[in-house]
Amino acid sequence: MLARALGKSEVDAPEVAESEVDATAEGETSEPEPIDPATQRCGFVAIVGKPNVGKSTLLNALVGQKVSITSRKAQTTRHRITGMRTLGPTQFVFVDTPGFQTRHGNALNRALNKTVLGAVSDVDLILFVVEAGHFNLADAKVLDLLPANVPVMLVANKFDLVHRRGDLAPWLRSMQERHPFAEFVPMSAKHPKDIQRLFAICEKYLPLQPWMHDPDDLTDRSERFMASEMVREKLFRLTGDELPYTSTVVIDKFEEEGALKRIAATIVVEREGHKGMVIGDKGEKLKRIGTEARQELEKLWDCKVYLELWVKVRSGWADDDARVRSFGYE
Ligand SMILES: Nc1nc2c(ncn2[C@@H]2O[C@H](COP(=O)(O)OP(=O)(O)OP(=O)(O)O)[C@@H](O)[C@H]2O)c(=O)[nH]1
Ligand SMILES: [Mg+2]
Repeated sequence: MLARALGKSEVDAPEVAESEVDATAEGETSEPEPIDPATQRCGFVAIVGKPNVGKSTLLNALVGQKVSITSRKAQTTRHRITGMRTLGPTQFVFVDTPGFQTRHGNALNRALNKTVLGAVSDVDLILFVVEAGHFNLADAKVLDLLPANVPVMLVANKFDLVHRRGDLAPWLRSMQERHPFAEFVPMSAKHPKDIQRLFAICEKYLPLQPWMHDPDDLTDRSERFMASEMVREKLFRLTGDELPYTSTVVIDKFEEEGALKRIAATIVVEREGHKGMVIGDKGEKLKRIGTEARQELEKLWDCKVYLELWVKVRSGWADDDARVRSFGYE
């Protein structure tokens, strides 16, 4: 399990001051007092919404480090990703989910939607993320899936993009009629102050019970998984919209030699023509994907990484249930 490394730089998640929940006296340098298990809170908070509303950006900001990849393209997240944050007596276990797919009913999308459904049952709180001021059929379909017995908070994200803020009040009132939301939070996942406020609002929904994780734990996902995701993020970010979302990354080798990690990965695409887009002119695109992924993994793990990338065509994989499963999708 990937743990929090003190003093190491975060990727692109804003730092959150450990105030509000854990107020320590100014100038205090000694070890924090251990928290009595009888006063501990711990619970699950699922983050759901249609594709591209900023769920993973929000998870990373809440965890304080990048554990889930993000991009401006929809369908970036394809797995249930748990990220933890312990503040004062409270341990928040956040669950990021894929954007709920309403367009194509292929095997990959069915697997993604199954992941979303699995993640919303059995949590203490659901953060239903939408873009502030917007609500369409794709948002409505996600809202319809949510269990009636779990409190749902409306997170109106990307508030920084709302120019006429006065228009938000009637929109929020219209949202009140759509669901008995427990809270309404207009915010921006990119603003650390909003993230702090969100912790304070979420805390009361978590039950009094002992922590389930070490306070330094970051995510339940393995280093191998993080490596494949980082390559997929660079693939998504560095290729144009013409490369369909039906590309994936498989780790072929993950070996540790002292302070060096040797990783070999294959980018799987659907068509021969897509292969050229990933490789680029004289291999320059593939090289850049590899360099950026390697640099970010080296920063995350604080070690040297040797990353080798291959590209392979597997036509129709996203329509093939068995192949989708073999590529690691639930
Ligand atoms: N302006 C602005 N952009 C944001 C904010 N939050 C996220 N974004 C951007 O929105 C895009 C999508 O963010 P993601 O976090 O990948 O969205 P997602 O909901 O996880 O997307 P999927 O995993 O595909 O469902 C990225 O380009 C983010 O930088 C915000 O508060 N303000
Ligand atoms: Mg995501």
